[in-house]
Amino acid sequence: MKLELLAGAVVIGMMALTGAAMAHEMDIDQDGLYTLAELRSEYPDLTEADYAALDTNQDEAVDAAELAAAIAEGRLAPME
Ligand SMILES: [Ca+2]
Ligand SMILES: [Ca+2]
Repeated sequence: MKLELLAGAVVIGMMALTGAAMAHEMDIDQDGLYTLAELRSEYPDLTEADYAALDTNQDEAVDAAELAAAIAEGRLAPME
């Protein structure tokens, strides 16, 4: 049981690392924030309304935490 939990945690950790690497790549100017143009490099169909919905703290930029939350909550497709 404990081993199964550990294996699950390792798999989740590896997925998170892969996602973080992809997200880093998407941040073209590497300022830690994702503009609509940067997000469209991974999500070409993203609209301005979608972008506003991702920006949950409404500071007019999507940060890594907001992006991760949207993916975790299923509001945004996982990056491939
Ligand atoms: Ca950026
Ligand atoms: Ca924000």
